[in-house]
Amino acid sequence: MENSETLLNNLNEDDSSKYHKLAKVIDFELVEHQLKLYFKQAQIVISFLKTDLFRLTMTPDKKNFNLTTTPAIVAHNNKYKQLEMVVNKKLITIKSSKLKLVINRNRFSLAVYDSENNLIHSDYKNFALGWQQDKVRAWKDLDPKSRFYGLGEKTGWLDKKGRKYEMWNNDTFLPHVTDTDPLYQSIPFLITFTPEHSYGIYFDNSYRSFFDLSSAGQPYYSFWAEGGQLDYYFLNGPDLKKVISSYTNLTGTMPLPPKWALGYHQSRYSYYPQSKVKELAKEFRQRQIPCDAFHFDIHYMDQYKIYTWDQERFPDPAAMISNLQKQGIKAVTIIDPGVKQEPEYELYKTGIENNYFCKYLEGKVFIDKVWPGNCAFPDFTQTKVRNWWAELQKDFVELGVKGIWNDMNEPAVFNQDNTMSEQVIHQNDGQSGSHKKFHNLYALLENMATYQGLKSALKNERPFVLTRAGFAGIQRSAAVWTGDNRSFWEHLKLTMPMLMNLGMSGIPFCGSDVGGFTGNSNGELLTRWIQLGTFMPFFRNHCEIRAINQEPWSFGSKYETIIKKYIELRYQFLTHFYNLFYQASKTGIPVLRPLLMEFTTDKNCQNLSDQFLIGDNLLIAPIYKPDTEQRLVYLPAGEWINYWTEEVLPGKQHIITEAPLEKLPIFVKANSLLPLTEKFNYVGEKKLNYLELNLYLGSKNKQFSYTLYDDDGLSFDYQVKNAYQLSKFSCQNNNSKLIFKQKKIFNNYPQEFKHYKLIFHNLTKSPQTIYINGKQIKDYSYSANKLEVSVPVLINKLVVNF
Ligand code: NBV
Repeated sequence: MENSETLLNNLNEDDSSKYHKLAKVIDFELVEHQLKLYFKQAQIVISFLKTDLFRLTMTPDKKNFNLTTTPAIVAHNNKYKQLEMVVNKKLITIKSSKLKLVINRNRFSLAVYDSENNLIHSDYKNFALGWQQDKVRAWKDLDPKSRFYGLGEKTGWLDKKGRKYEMWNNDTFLPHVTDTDPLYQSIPFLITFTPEHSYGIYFDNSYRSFFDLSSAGQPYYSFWAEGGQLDYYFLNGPDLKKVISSYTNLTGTMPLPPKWALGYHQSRYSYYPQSKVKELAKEFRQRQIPCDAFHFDIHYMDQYKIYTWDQERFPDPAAMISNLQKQGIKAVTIIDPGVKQEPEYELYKTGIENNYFCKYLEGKVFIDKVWPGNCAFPDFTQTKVRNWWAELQKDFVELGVKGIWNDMNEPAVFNQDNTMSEQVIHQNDGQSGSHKKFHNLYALLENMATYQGLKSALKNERPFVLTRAGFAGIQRSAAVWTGDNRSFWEHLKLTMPMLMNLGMSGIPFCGSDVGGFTGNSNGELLTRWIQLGTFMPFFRNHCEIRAINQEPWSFGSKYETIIKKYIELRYQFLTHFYNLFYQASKTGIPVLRPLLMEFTTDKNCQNLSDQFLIGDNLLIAPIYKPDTEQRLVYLPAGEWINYWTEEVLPGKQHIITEAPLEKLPIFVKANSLLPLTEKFNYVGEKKLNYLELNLYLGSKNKQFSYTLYDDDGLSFDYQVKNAYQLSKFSCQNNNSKLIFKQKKIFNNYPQEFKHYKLIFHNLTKSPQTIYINGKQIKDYSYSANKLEVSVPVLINKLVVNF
């Protein structure tokens, strides 16, 4: 009784009962890949794009029905036409080879079954789909066993259940506590997971929207938007990886970044003047701490005017950048969207003359304050504005700039709304709409322009773009960092579930400000954050204007030594990272993953928020508390090898592992391979002599393999000239014989390495004879269960007899 009363109160509180619900289906027709359903006022079209992917579009007023999409979607022209339809008095059933949709005709509701007739998704019958004035909303049954992932950049645990989330890009400077919401990104993509069946719902609506994942214990979950149509895509699994790759197929995958962008980035708000930047580079190189990029924050500009340089602080940016470049350091410059309102300022003049800025309905340019004072804001919904913006990259590229960092692009404005007025109208190439509709798309469109502009200006080099705000599909143009965190241990911890969910939301290239942005960091915190950063896809140390220095050496040699070791380790892992980035660019499967992605049936992994995997075989368990020298680690099924001690540990257990300050707990899955290189100071510093292929054997013999991708790491030749290579290494081991093989799958790029160093870990017997390509060799070393053999890169086969 009490329960149902509480429930009723909650329902009233969340307004559900005030919605108009869909009633009887008055008419319907199946046309090619689309089932069209007509109601008294409303209309629904269910379009099958693929056998396991459909789009449902509901419009309260059928006169306004349309099938346009937001710019998040790139693959919308697919049509799956082999649908079967069965109709009776009560139900309309349509079937593809993978899904069966059952629709209640008398009072609309939808149920989705898999090909084995298991119910996998259903509308919450009391409401199903509905609308209230401009709001459109869906209610779905909640399977108590299910977990929720995705939703992009959200605070909280890995599993998103039990909270309500808002999608409205917001510059959130106040500390990001457990329930701070919304932040900078809006990715309305939700994964519903059960070990048996996962599916995704991508809500393609750019208005302010909400996801209530049973925040008050309701038996349903629900999502709604403050305008537009109820337009969502149902992406069937059944497995989690399938859902993610389907989503990135729909919204695009991350393009392969230049290899240097995977290195270490150094930033602060702000490094100036020019002489200081020079000093900084000298420090890095003298101390031999690897670094690939410096970020230039707003003080490089003349009075915060974008695409200008402060002549006093930076009298010769081209010379400075070229000097950095010679030392292997690439320049990344910050850009804000606000254009200073100053009649003589070229950018402002051009914007005004050409109608490039956002305006109110009556034609007045929207002006409000950001760093430069009063600013106008480019209307990125117009193609001509994006082209103009793209062109602007040219001058900076000519100066030597290799990457653009798009900040304040929610857009952040210093007023009560924290953003542009909702009264502003965006032109959108003739399909105009208010800021309510385009707010969440502002950064996506800006980044698309930046990426295109950089791509054409850099000729054949791959651009690097970093963004704070974004919408679904942002991965096509930019890497994402999680904005203004603080130098709090809590924020180090928060990084893990955030990055795991960003990865599951199609954004593999992401990271948080290492060391913390606001407030003062300290040696221990920075060291632990660097350890985590070593395994974050995007690895940048950044802090705010008032914070004390947090460069790797800022807290004394005790910390510097450890920090250096970890940044070096990042570079030793770079070949592996690049490989995982390549895979992510093809399949959408993230580089940094929750354990549950590989161990889907293990309950212990479903909300495991403080450990993660890199690829499928490297388990990272960061330390996120001060004065901590041990931590609990969960090892899932299989065997795990402690990276530092080589101790072999059986899986499916919790262990306490030693983690003194110099140690980040890392475990490698047995029966897997890890390619590592020697250390180096920046990408392209030198030809790497050899590649270490670390083969971690398990006590149970198993065959395993690893496919390594390689190209020049910089140009588009891998696309236009197929200049890359793919080598498959495989290993088979039984008690008396071990066979390692290499197969060149694609060989159109010269191998950088002269030889491979094969390192077999965890051997139980000493080798008797070793053959390379049929010829016996004597030159190898064996000790402490480890066998090392140097082999030519053209090796086909190595046999070890015991
Ligand atoms: O440009 C200054 C900062 C930048 O350092 C930071 O990374 C951004 O998130 N920016 C925000 C604007 C002002 C922050 C107080």
